[in-house]
Amino acid sequence: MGSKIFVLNGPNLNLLGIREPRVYGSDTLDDVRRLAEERAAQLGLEIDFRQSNSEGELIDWIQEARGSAAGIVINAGAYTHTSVALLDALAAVELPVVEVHLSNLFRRETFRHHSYIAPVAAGLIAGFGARGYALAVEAMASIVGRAASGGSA
Ligand code: CA2
Repeated sequence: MGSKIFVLNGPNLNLLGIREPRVYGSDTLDDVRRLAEERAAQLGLEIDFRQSNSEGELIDWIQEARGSAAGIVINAGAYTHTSVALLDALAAVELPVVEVHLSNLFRRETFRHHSYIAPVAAGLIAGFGARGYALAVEAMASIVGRAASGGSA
């Protein structure tokens, strides 16, 4: 079994594919999970994919990741732009973090241009829709020392 990666999703992402397909695409969160899991399996990683509308639950999961995961891929949804508490949790857990967003934040309202969590992320992937999660898993694979070319190293 490979290293485990937490893929955490914040508020309203459970609505994916159901509302606002013009902004976020027509893939559901289940489709996103499958994409991430497929790429992870190719890279010898295991995914623990979760979504919560609650900031506190996301913080609990970040804390849980310490000791049970090799890294965290996170789409914090709107908490990206508001939450010092998520920033503190991610900084405290001392695991590699890859930030992912479905939409290109920088083509949207200016309040979406700032991310509280970006300073503790190794990098940020935004604007590629559901495929961004596969790219984020790939980035995490290279960070945790797995080959990112597709083999099960
Ligand atoms: O582009 C992203 O992935 C975002 O993290 C999505 C957040 C938004 O607040 C961020 O600025 C960018 C919103 C997630 C809400 O998703 C919905 C999906 C369908 C219908 C309504 C909301």
